[in-house]
Amino acid sequence: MKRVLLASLFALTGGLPALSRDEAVIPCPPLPMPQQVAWQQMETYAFVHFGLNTFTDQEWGYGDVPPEMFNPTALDCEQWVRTFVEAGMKGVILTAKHHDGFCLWPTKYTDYSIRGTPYLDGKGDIVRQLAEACRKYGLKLGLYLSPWDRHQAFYGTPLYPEYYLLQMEELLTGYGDVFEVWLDGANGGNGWYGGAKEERKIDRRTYYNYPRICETIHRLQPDAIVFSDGGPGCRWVGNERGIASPTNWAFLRRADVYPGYPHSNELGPGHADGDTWMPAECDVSIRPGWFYHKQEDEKVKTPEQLVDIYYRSVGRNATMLLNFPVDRTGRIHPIDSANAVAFHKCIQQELSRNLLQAGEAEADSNFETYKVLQTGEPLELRLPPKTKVNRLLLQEYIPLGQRVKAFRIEYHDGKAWQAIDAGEETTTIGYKRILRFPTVQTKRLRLTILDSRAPVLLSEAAAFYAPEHRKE
Ligand code: FUL
Repeated sequence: MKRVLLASLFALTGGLPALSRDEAVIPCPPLPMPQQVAWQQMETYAFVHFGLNTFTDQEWGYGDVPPEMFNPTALDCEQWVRTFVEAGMKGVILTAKHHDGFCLWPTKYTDYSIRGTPYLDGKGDIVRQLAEACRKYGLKLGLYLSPWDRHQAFYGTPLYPEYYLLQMEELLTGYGDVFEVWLDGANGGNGWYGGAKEERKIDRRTYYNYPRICETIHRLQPDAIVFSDGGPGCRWVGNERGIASPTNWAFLRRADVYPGYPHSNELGPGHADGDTWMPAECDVSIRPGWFYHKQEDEKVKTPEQLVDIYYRSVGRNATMLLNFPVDRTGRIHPIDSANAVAFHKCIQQELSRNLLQAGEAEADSNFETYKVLQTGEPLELRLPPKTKVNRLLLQEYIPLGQRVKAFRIEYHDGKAWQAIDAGEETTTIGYKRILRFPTVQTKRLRLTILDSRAPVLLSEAAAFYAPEHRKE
């Protein structure tokens, strides 16, 4: 039984009585919160690593570098934001504080901040400058506040979690809306710690009192997505190469995972039997390092590499968080911005013209409408005669749950149906799955759900032909 349905809470609350009892529209938990759906629809957003490390050529500052070292000569947050907008990104997450403890905003709670730097005679506030640039250009702002702090003498004592919470409150009340808060998993170890220069171990599960931190975040910024290994808004994908697993459930067994979770291999596929909606975010740097190093000017990822990462992240039911190491002038290096913008142009070129015949719910470019598919019942997708095609994009209507466990795609060669081999397992779909495959010429494609948790709600299907001049 296939039907075109209008999906909305309206239907669930009986606004469309004919559909309200339909098995298909019964939610299939775990379900996302609306904020998580909105977040996933952002698809790509930028990361910025900037701080004392930028000026000392380090990745992990020890916490002992004097703030005077921080002195960008031409800092321009609008230049960052314009680059991100041109690169198709919908937001940016800034390292307000990295592991070295140095703060890019004039916090009340430590001197180890922008106030102690020559930059604008200590009167600068980079979080504010970025927030303002974001507002001007319509980008969302996210903040990274490293739990680990290698500067503070009281790191490891009961005082530090209080300090951390106060800083979080400062950041979440002073700068407008924050779409994501990034809680890093790197934690405890050696550091300067006020001159003690020693190794400090903390219990990753309990030390920071994460439940209290998350309560505070949600009280101050109800729409913010909290990133950590285990969320509670979104999860780490388990690697820093920007690559999601082809099988990617947006679920986790919530109680099992915490920041610094040792079984990161579980974070790629997620937990198929998870009880909580926790989609994956793929973080990756456009350069080998997260912070700027001049010697990496020749190692910026090419547009082709970024396109490949996009297909393996956004195209596999995750988001893509692309890091830009801002340089010592305080700007994004021209190679990085040129490559990021070229990447976006490529994606637009490859995925802009849907070749499927329009009109059906699954091909109407409207996420809110979907077609119900039963397992084993093929859905034919029609194209104009002899159409070349090498990409297929599929989306489930995730507000009612992620359902597909396995599927198959085929094309008709004029005589018979032939399998399409996308070179990776065709298991989950989720919010978005994009398959790349060798070009076929056909007027008929077909999708068959082989296994699913419930009837499938196919929100979108689109077929594309990406020019083949580039190596894939
Ligand atoms: C890691 C950190 O240790 C790196 O320095 C970087 O910030 C990366 C995004 O997360 O866990």
